[in-house]
Amino acid sequence: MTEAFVAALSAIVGDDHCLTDPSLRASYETDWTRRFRGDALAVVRPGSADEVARILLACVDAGIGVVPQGGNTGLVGGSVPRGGEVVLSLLRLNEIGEVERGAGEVTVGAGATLAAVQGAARGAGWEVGVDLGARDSATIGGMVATNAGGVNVVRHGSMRSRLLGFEAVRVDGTIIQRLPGMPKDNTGYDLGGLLAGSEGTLAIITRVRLRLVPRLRNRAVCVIGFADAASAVAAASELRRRLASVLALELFTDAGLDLIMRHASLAAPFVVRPPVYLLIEVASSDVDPTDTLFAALGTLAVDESLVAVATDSGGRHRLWELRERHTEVMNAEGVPHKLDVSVPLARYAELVERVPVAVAAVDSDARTIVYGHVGDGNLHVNVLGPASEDEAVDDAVLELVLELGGSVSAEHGIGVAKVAWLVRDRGVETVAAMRAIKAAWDPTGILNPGVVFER
Ligand code: FAD
Ligand code: 2HG
Ligand code: ZN
Repeated sequence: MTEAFVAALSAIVGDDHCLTDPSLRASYETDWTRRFRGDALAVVRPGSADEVARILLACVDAGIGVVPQGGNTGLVGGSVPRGGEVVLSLLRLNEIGEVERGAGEVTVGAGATLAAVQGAARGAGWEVGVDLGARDSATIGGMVATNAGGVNVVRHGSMRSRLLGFEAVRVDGTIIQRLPGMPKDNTGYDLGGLLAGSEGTLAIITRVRLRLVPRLRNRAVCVIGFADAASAVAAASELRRRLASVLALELFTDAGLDLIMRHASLAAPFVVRPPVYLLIEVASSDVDPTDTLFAALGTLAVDESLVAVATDSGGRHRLWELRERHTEVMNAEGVPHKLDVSVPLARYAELVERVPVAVAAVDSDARTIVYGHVGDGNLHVNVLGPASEDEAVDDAVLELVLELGGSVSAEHGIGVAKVAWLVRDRGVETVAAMRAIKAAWDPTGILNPGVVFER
């Protein structure tokens, strides 16, 4: 039966795009952090929505699970097999349509990388409006499927806010489409909005229409040091209130900076090493935002020796590296436990202070490093030390987050990493409503089994 099933998949996509050899499958079977992996029955790489439809029909018929995969940069284990599924790689659907200059819109294949779409948008005087460190590999389809956030949510919102239209394939082989999209479109249910954040459990996204944002050519980046998280959060809040030009508001700590300096060979921004750092980027399409940034900084009680500003592109990039390279250096240190959480801003500083204590209470040898998008109340808690399968520290962190009235997943999704926490966070009734949607869209449960919901 397996041989006949694989032969049927090969007949749909061609032998070159149906991978069964373990060495060819390997890179599709392990996630970016190396914490999650599983063997795939096969990896298939369709070249069209029509091929996706035929693959789904074959999998439903055989009762085989399907794991959709874009750039495989997801951090919650949702993009790799648990064991025995077909990995459906969307990377070949990478066409980028012409950017409509007047409307500031573009339709792209699900497999187009963020960096490629950013390049096309910029060439036409626009920006995607969503940016994240995995831009060279993360795909637009994967970003919609996870409702990716990133560093510009404070200004432009997350991926769902940029979504104007979509094409998706359902498990019954039908292709549903709303392209081209329109900014105002209240004709029935917002199915694109539903697919955003569905993590491959409802349908396969094959094309996306994006609403672009104006290109912001005038920029400045500033890193400020603080004595504690509470003062950094208060400053972030004040800067956001005063400056319409805020594009990013990020936080990191000296423990993370230490790893950056060691693994990425970068220099600290100041001679003195304060415990907490705030990075702010301001940007404008028409005026230089630097003067208003300085004026706003003047109203804060910040120590001038703990302020670094860059307006040229090289200097801005160097300051950004101090924040953006955290994910990479965590991986260089080990296999991290990643807890991507958010709390109401009023509890953010408390979370930063209490989370290492909560981790130490269950594992005194574990190292806790935090960083995140403070402008969105989103903190990335990375814990190094405990074995991958030991979830005691994960539980301790998520318990604290719920106590503080937060969310167990801010921007990365539930994946397989947090399935046990969905009901705790959202409640039985809400999860039942979600399961009703899942049952209607995927009655036999072949789409990403074990992701979002406990089996
Ligand atoms: P994958 O990892 O391949 O898949 C992610 C999920 O989407 C899986 O559940 C998969 O089954 C599903 N999926 C993928 N494609 C489709 C499709 N076409 N149709 C249906 N389902 C699909 N995330 C943020 O939100 N903000 C950040 O700032 C951020 N920074 C990152 C920095 C680094 C260095 C890394 C490694 C990751 C970062 N991430 C961030 C996480 C990751 O990049 C995002 O989750 C991204 O959206 C995943 O895109 P992908 O194409 O790699 O998807
Ligand atoms: C980031 O903001 C990403 O850098 C990755 O969302 C977070 O490494 C992480 O935990
Ligand atoms: Zn993030």
